[in-house]
Amino acid sequence: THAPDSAAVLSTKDAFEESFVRHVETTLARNMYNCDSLAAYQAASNTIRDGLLIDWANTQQKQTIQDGKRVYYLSLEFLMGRAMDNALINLKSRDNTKQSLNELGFNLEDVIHQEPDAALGNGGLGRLAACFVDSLSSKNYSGWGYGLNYQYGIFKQKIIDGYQVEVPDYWLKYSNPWEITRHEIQIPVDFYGYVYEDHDPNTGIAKKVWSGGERVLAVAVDFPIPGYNTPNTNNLRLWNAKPTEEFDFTKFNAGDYQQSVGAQQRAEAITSVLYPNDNFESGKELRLKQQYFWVAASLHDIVRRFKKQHKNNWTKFPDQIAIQLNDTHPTLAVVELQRILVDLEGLEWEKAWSIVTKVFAYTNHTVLPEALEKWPVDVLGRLLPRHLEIIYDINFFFLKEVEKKFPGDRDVLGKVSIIEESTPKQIRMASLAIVGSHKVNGVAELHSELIKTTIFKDFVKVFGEDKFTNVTNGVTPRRWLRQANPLLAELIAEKLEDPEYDYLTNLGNLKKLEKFVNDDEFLKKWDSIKFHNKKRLADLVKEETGIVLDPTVLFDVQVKRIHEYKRQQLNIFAVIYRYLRIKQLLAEGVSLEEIKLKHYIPKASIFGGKAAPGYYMAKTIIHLVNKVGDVVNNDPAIGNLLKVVFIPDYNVSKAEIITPASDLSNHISTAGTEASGTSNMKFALNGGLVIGTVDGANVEITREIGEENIFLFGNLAESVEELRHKHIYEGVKIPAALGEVFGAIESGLFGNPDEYRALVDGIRYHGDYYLVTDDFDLFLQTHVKLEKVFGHHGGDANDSDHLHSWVKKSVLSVANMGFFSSDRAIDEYAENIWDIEPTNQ
Ligand code: 26M
Repeated sequence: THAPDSAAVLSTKDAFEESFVRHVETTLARNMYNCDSLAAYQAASNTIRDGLLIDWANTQQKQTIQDGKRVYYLSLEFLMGRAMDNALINLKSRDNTKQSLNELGFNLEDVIHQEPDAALGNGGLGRLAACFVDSLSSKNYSGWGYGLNYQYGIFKQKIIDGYQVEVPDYWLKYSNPWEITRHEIQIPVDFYGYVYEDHDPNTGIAKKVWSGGERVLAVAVDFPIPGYNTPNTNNLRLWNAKPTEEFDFTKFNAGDYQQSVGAQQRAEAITSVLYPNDNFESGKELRLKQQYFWVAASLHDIVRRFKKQHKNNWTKFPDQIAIQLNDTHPTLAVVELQRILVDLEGLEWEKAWSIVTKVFAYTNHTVLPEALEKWPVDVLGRLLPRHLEIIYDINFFFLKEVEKKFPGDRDVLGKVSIIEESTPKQIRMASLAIVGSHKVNGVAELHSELIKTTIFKDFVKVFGEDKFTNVTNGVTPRRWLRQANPLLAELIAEKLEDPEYDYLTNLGNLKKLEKFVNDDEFLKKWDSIKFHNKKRLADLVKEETGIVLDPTVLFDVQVKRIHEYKRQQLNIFAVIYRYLRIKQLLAEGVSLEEIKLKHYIPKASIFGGKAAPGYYMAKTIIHLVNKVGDVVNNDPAIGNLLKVVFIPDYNVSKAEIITPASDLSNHISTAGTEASGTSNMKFALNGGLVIGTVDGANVEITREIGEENIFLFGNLAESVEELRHKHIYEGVKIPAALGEVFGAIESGLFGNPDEYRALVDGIRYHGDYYLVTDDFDLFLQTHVKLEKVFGHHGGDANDSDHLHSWVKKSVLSVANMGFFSSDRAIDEYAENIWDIEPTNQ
């Protein structure tokens, strides 16, 4: 017999409508006459959820029977965005749902917009994890995600008087139809307490016991992850912290009932809020508590599942299980597994350690020193006394091996030691992750090379080159092409003669677009889709900011977390320069029309992104962008020649509107600082051209699409150190154009110049660490060049110059972006790191 699948509820209108009405009446306890868009969203998503759960159950059963190796992806962040449209696309039920909803009197787009984003991540790292679970399912792997179910996701950003204001994101206001709480899966997690030595009554062997302290329960909450065009549906398991029923009786008996209950309630604080830092380490104890809570619950869950199948056949453990550490955040998992095997399961240290290092692999996402995690020894020792002992033992045995290899080399020992002998002493989490893993990877070629020669160079000496590898990031084309850009996805399907959109899991097929690159009708269609997407973005901008954009101008976009190394300041300074030049030309009596023809093409500079709440410099940049916008946009002399927009609260759903609408996007980090970038891939996949530095994945994008189809500029990574030195020893030279910009800022053109003092002085007097002065003129020159290529498009679809220059590059980019599918990245992890193969469907 054939097991039923999601199609049973989702593939016919009758089935969908019947289920929808039933959910309105039972799940929601409402009726069809009192059903608004929100209720429709809830009823529709419950219907889709029913379908997902059938696939989910079948998948878990199939995977258990096949009993193959499974990968667990441990990430403190999963930046999933909305689930509904994605589920409909992956289950190929979008058309049926749209029609069914129509018949019931609803519009699918309106219904989709009712869903709040699942924003359980900061930026690149969290969104990568979301793309990876999509690919794990779509490529039929057995792979689970493990993370935390924060009650508050990344804050919502409001812009008030040009300043960022953070508002809590209480995303679970209404019940969340995509999550299934497994009330029966409760795992106790302990903190604090003390360690004592005990003796095994039978063997007399000494062993360590960790006892006492505080106990919290981890309750599992599951999110089914559907694959594209396959019933394979993996699981994303996020933990909720709950109080135990146990009760502090000493306090209770002392009459302090309130305090006793209060202490219990604080358990929930552990999964209350996502830390809003991106590429910055905060060092708060609650953060360490989150990490251990999550790691302990996940490992006990994994071990429990293993023992159910394989008892205590521990040598099989690494054949059954691979665990990927997404950055150093889950590194305590290494220590926890060693503790489970040695203290709880009674394995010998050596045997346990050889299992541990076969299981784990670690991905590094940054070279920035301020982002590298370190925990003070006393903080960790108080919270996790037994783990601290184990870390010292791991370090002791490791350093003994190093000593053997480099006899008498104190220098190397100090550099690779897991303990930093500073005051206070600190535990280097990256060192622990490297020592505890069999593979370490960076996220783009340049980055993977850089970590081998900088932050991890001493470990390369100890372990050899082979332990260090590269897996270039990727993005899922289901969400970032089909979902975000349905018209382009449709045109591509038509041109590839692929009515089932199979290219979405075989992205290399895009290459076939190349043969249409001289077909004018095709180019016009391509361009008109971009124009449509730009109008869609203009509507969003109007709604969010009141600013009216002319969709015929060049849309020049930079959206990503605000960080000095990403250099939004370089971009806004160049915008200010452009404004000053236009004003000057006007003052000299040159007309707007003439300026457009001879100097500048009309453009809109579009910014978006959040600053970490404590990051003053990033907030200053946001303020400057907004104030420049106020001045430029309200200057009647400028017309449509220049607009400056800051879109508030950049998030996944807004990215789905913004990404397909860019003509040009900025990926202009100081060379050597951006590990990969993933939005660069999304923009290029949607036919936007890229202006970028020779950094991160820009390098490989250039190799794939050809250097004539990208606008690269700036100093190279290998020059950065020397330039920084020069700034310090010879002083920073401000190029004339940038000097004019600073002059304008200091004249008060954008409000009180003191507001921007730190930003300007950081460049002028404090060494210009991010090399704005070195790259400024190159950035301006590259703009002159690219604007010639864009031409005076003016929205005229018959502008053949524009078509044969810019639009052609756009097509050639997309045609060669196949490599950047997260499916390819996941295949590389599977083959080179996890040693797993797809399951049979
Ligand atoms: C640290 C401490 C406390 C709270 C949060 C953090 C933290 C959170 C996120 C630290 C780092 C975090 O992310 C780093 C990150 O997002 N790196 C980016 O990873 C992407 C995926 O690999 C790359 O594309 C980006 O280049 C890289 O910056």
